Amino acid sequence: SEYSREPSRHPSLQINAKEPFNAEPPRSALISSYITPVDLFYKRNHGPIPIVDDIERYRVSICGLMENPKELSMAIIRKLPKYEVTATLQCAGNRRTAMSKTKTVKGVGWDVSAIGNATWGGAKLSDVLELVGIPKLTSVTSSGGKHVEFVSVDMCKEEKGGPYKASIPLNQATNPDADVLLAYEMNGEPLNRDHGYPLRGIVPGVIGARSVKWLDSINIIAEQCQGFFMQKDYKMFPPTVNWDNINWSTRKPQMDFPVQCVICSFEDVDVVKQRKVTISGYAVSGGGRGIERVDVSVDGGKTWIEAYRYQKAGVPYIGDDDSSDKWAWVFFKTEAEIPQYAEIVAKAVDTAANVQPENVEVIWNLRGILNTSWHRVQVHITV
Ligand code: MTE
Ligand code: MO
Repeated sequence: SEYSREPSRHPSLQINAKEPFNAEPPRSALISSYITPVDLFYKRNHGPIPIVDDIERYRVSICGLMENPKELSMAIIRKLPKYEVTATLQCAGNRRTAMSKTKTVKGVGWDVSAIGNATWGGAKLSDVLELVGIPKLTSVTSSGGKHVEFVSVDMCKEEKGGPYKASIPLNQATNPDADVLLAYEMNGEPLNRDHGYPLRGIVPGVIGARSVKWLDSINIIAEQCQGFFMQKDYKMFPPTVNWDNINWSTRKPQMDFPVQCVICSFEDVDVVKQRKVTISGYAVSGGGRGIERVDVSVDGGKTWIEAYRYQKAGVPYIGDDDSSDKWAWVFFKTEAEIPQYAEIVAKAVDTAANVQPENVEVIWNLRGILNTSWHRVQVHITV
């Protein structure tokens, strides 16, 4: 079958769908290291994993509304300055299973680990575009190009057998500070097949869906990409919209991720043997916004404790400084004494003072995306 040449995967991944392969690590493994190991990093696919076996002949073509379309080999891309950007990638469907409990949603179910943090190595897209004649900080090319479309080599049923694709605005693509990469490394190793070998886009601060794997071409286009995943998926609808009254054209494709926070030291329903517990997890926001605060409660949200935040172990997180990774998640940790039956809650505030919704009901949407409601776990003390 078309799935007969899938790569091997780590046995501790929880498989949410087999073909296409969609899997996430256990929560406890997720917070055991700031940089997520490649084999434990969530895998989100819409088709079989493509095989690019002749790297010498591999080219990414850059074409569309520009003067000089070009085909670039890996050797040329590697000759550009190499940047290493530590960025968190999070699927818009992270925490979908919990949203589904309110009312059924359509899509692969995910617990809280459709997220990972990696150091991506590659060329900046702004340098690549400059190389082919599109200067830094361009909003529109002379021939009217305003968006950069990434087209993959994988085939998916949503595109009726065509390739996966997505686009970002040209001014983001040509802005060196946006750190958009054409990445060929993940955590210092060449990208593996699952994560986009030989070349993928990495768009920091934006939902994972826009970081296209296995790049085939990059098109400069006038309007946003018209593909399925931009126009008929990954849009945030209000709770009133259902499959009978949906009008996809009324909403924009989701780009930035909103502020998110998850407890990883407990399962949703858990037991402990003593009152004193350590509560830890991750918090992250989109658009390069940092995490201003993480609040934790052990009484369902009546009273709060502010948690300690860090990226590198032993170094308190300040944010907005050179010692922190702007595009990366922040871990939080606090100790607390819990009652016999505790509802432990965590919520984060980002540097723009954005907060999370208290309940999932108010952000329920038919595709089950962007569940950023306060994360709650029920912990019971047994003796
Ligand atoms: N790129 C291609 N070509 N095909 C895909 O199915 N899935 C997207 C994105 N890029 C996808 C893709 C989605 S929805 C997410 S969340 C991320 O890749 C997941 O990246 P990962 O599998 O490396 O974690
Ligand atoms: Mo995703």
